[in-house]
Formats: sequence, structure tokens, C-alpha cells
Amino acid sequence: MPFKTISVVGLGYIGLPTAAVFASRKKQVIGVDVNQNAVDIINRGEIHIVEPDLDMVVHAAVTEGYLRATTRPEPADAFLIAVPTPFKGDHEPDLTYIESASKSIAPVLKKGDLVILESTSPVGATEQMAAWLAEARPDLSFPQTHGENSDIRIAHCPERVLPGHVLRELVQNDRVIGGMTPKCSELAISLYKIFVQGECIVTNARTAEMCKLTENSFRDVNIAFANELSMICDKLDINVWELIRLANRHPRVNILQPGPGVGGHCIAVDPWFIVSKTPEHAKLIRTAREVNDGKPKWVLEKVQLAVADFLQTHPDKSAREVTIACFGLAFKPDIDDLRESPATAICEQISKMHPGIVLAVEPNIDLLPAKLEKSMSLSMIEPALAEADVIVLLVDHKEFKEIESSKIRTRHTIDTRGIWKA
Ligand code: SAJ
Repeated sequence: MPFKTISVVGLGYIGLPTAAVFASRKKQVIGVDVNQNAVDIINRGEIHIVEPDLDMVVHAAVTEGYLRATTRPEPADAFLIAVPTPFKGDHEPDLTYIESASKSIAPVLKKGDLVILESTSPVGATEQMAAWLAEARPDLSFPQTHGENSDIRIAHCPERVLPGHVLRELVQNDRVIGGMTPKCSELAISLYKIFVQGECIVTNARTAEMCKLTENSFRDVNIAFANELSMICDKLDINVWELIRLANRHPRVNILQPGPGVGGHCIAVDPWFIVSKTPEHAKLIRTAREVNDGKPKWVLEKVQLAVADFLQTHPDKSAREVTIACFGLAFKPDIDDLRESPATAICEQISKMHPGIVLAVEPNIDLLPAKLEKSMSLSMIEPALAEADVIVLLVDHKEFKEIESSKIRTRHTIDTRGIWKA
């Protein structure tokens, strides 16, 4: 079936690039978002998020008339839902955004339409979405009751793109297609084939949901292993980065890198969707989350020890006269995204517990967020290196990797990323 009009609901980090890529293939795309400000920005041909090259693709799509944004859903042949799925309470998945997105598109659905859930979701969310749609549109038939003869086709096709490389990975990555029936999958493949060069692999909706959660949990467990090793090695006076480099020379060992904790909106969230469904079995996955979430506290203890040691060797100084410089605020290297960042959280905690000056060095931003600007100042690399009595390296930005070791004058340096250690 040809898709003349495609609607993408949720114009965030996944929805907007997806909408723009469909539009770049000369499809009519209607982007829907509840945020009027985001809609206005996109309709001006600009973007409200940070992702390399996305501004150019969106600008071209809007000026050529292929992409238009609105707050109210309109009829289309395919709907992709790419809204957030955060957690609430005790790490329970919060499906409120999926619920309101599906209820908002229900009135404009027509026979033959395809609805795809792209948001990372707990197992069973696609079936739940199908139930919400069926409840809102009793005049149409859905796969859960009518199988291959349904009026509406439904699938879960999770996004798997890496922030910072979204436009490339959207096109090149393989895609897991979890249709509620084989015909649903078939239709979903024909939609993705408009731009996906990777392979489209068919499964059912529940397996597709679990596949995405498994990918991010795999990474989380592997990072937790590295973080645990870093704390063990610290006790045993072993350089963990050298250790991992050596162990990874084994043909079947591939350990990830320790750091100050796991940030971002995906890896620190998605494993909980498995834990909350099957708490009695997901013990390793839960422990990995706890190890990674506990790492910032360990780093803070190291900072306290470093300050105490500095004061011992400088008895003429008080804590108020000690300057701490935090290198990096972003949640990972070479991006400007400070949300859900362990580096930002650590820096904030340092500024709360330390009576002296706290400098934040973050080459990817020009201004500190409001919650940080009162308790610390943004500094350039050189003055921070010159003024700091204690340095905490939190993000392995390329600018920090280039710093010569001779310029790091204080021996009270906590390098959580291992970039300055020989
Ligand atoms: N991190 C480490 N050590 C490592 C690797 C990462 O501490 O060796 C930390 C990073 O510093 C960061 C966090 O983990 O704080 C997450 O960063 P990331 O680069 O591993 O992942 P994200 O969150 O940017 O994107 C992930 C990707 N998933 C996988 O690689 C399995 C991406 O493909 C997904 O599409 C994305 O989650 C998502 O949207 O779910």
C-alpha cells in the first residue's frame, strides 16, 4: 500500500528526525506534538533539540512543503507514536503519554491505517495501546479481535538510534518489526523501507518490546560490571583501565568502560521495565541498575577524601579556600545534553557540600542551567586547571582528552573516565 501521508506523534529526539527523514523521501508528513512552542519552531524550519545535521534536514523538509507540525492529529495513512515512556513511583513504567497519544489519534483513524508504537515500552504496551484504540473506535476492527482481517494494522517497531548519530543510524540500523499479526508486520516493513537501508526483521509485538529493553539492559549490565571492577581495583591499587584493556585482548571478552554512573533517558530507565514486570527473576538486571546508580555517591566520597587529604598537606588553608573544578557536565562525551547526567548531579552535590569555590568546565555549553548558576561558575579549561586544588574529571569530552598531563598541576585529581591516567 502506498503511504501518501504519514503522521509522527511526538516530535522529540526520535519523532522529529524520523518525521524529517520520511519528508526527505518526499512523503507528506504531519508531525504532531502537544508542545505549541516546539510546533511553532518546527514550522519555521528550525529545531528545538540538539542533533547533528537535523537542522538542515528539517529546514529543507519544511521549506519544500513535505513536513508540517500541528498540535491536533489529522487523518493519515500511517501513524508512528514516539512519545516518552518515563517511570513513576517505584520504577513502574508510566504509559500516560502513550495513552493520550493513542486517544488523540483514535478519532482520525480510518480503515486500512497502520499504527506503529516506536516508544521504548514494557512488554504488553502495544496490546494495551491497541485496546485503548479499540475502545475509542468501536466502529473499526483491530488485530486483537479480528486478526488478519482487521481494519487497523498495529505493530511495535522500537527505535534503536544513538543520540549524536541519529540521522545515520535511522537509515542504516536493522529494524525489529513486531506486528500484532503477520500482515501488520508486512505493512510496517513497507513503511520503513521508504528510508531504512538496514534489514527489517519480523517478530511479534511482545518480542520486539523485550528486544529493545534487552539491548539497553545488556549495556547497563556490562557498564555495571565495569563500574564494579573500578571500585574493586581502587581498593586493590590496580589501574582499572589498564586491566580492562588487557582483559579485552582475550578474543571472547569485551568489557565496557567505567565512569561516574549511567545517564541519559534510556539505559538508566529501560532495565526497570523488565524488573517491574518480573521482579523475582530480574535480579542481575536490578543489581546492575543499583551498581550504576550508586556510582555517583562513590565518586563524591572520593572527592571528600581528596579535599581532606589536600587540607592535611596544606594546614594553612581552610575548606573555604579550596577550589574544586568539575570537568564535564553532559551525560556522555561530546554532546551538550545535561539532562539525567550523573556528571551534573555530582557537580551539584559537590557545590552543596563544599564551602569553597566550585568551577564547572563544560565546553559544549555557553550558560549554566538555572539550578547550577548560583552555586558554581562556568569556567574555561585553562583557568580551571590553573586555579583548581582538586579536579574531578566526569566526562571524556575530546577537549579534555587533549589536555597535556603537565598542565594538571594538582595531584588531587579524580579521573572517573581514565583519560588522564597513563
Ligand atoms: N557509558 C559508560 N560506559 C560505557 C558506555 C556508556 O559509562 O562504556 C555511559 C555513558 O557515559 C552514558 C550512558 O552510559 O552516561 C548511556 O550512554 P550510551 O552511549 O551507552 O547510550 P545512549 O543512552 O546514548 O543510547 C542508548 C543506545 N543503546 C545501546 O547502545 C544498546 C541506543 O542505541 C538506543 O537507541 C538508546 O539508548 C535509546 O534510545 O534507547
